[in-house]
Amino acid sequence: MTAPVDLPLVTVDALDKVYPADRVAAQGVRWNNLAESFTKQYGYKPAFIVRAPGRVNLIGEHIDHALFGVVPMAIIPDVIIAVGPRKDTTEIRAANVDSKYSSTAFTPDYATESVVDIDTRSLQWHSYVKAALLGYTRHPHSQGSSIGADLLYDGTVPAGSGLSSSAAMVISSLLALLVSNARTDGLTKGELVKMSMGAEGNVGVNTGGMDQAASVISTAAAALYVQFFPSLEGEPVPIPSTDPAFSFVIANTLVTSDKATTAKFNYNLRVVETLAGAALLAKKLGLRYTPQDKVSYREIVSQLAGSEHELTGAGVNASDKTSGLRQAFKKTLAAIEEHLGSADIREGLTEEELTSVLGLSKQDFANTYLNLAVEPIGGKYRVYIRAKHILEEALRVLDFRKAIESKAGGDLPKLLGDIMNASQASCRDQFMCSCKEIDEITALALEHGALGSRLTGAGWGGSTVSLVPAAIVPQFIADIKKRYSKYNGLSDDVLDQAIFATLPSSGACVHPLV
Ligand code: NG1
Ligand code: MG
Repeated sequence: MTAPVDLPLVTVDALDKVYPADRVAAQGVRWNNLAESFTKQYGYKPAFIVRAPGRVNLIGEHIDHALFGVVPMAIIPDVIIAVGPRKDTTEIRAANVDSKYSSTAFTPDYATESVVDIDTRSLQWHSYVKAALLGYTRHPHSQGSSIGADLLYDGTVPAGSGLSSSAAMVISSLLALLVSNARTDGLTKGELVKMSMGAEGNVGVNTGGMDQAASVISTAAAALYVQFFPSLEGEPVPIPSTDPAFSFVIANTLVTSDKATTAKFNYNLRVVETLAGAALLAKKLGLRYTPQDKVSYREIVSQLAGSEHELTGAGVNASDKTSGLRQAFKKTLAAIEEHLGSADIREGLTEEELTSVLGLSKQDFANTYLNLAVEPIGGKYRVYIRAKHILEEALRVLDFRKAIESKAGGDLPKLLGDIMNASQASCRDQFMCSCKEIDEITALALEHGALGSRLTGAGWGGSTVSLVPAAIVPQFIADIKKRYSKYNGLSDDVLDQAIFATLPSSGACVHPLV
């Protein structure tokens, strides 16, 4: 069987390959409307429509950077683009059916290194179109330039909600360019994931890869196990639809965590605490390592498992499915307890203390770890509790998969729910990426019948995901709408976008219009 990452991009002729059966009719109307609006806007019919979905992460938070596997799921909300390739020009015109997003047109300058201007300090919706164009032209597949194209966007992934609207924008835009330029031959899904990770880097985000993999590789009716080490792999994790039936309900806190302004004391700081902690552990364990090189906790696990490879190298046969892996995770956790949990390190290290134990000069530390500015909370890098979260969360991912594979029947929802609750507690207390609104929704969710509830995505705002028995989903949603403080007084339309049950949908695709 071909691995999902090695499969070619998907071309679909009918929407029942894309959405669950009960959504096909409504989505058909939406897709037709988009094609008609394109014709009105640009004066000719579009040649094809591309789609890329948002994602919800079910388990495995803030561990993709440490190269541990995660289990996200593509969701029904998505970005679709009607596309008209134009051989007569290199101009790109991009419009959005939502009038709050103004139209744009730009002509890339392929003679310059920058090609297009992207203002990363003030991101607009079309910054993602440009980021994709840049990612496309810099990829060997593109031969360095693109023909012109007219694009009309329709997005239903709420922006800034932790459901990866950015990945959906970038991937759909990349697909539009790849198909316009007839460059999809021989292109695999894995290649598109890497291309879109690179492209999202163009808007100044140091992305971990989970969002892009979920949006591209997901298959209908299944979540996706994404492995990053030693190489990118995707494996469907089927979610039982009946017996016992349960749903994942997404509830947006309506708090947006603006990475551009907060990353220095949350997202980017956690990445530094993770990398510095791993370097310190590798050093204490006497593993092959040079402090100027970054090392991930996943690589340390492999070293402790006795694999023969360089710390920063790949190619080791250490698939996340091997039973020895669980043992190696536990061994690493014990090592974290011993070496990072000691009295002198446990509560955190100042930069002076950290550089001194790492044996690095202040300058070398800055060069290796501080390419993005950070502000440690209370002046201390909390390497111990971050490390504990990461290893325990990585173990929970194994447990989550095992529960689904074990066909636990009636016990499955409770098993999965418990794992999700433990993840939320660790995100809140150890990784410290929850916030009071997430705590409020997850507590309300459990009170109203959810078996598990946690933040999804980076946290500090954004969305929550709750596992809810299918029979009570409508009542559950009604209850949370009534009780969550920030939903007070909002219109039905806004509320329906903020809280909804979602089923797995399939990954990115192309739909030719003949
Ligand atoms: P969000 O902020 O939800 O897009 C981020 C990262 C992921 C992953 C999660 C935490 C980006 C684009 N995405 O997700 O790679 O690290 O946080 O699990 O930074
Ligand atoms: Mg994002």
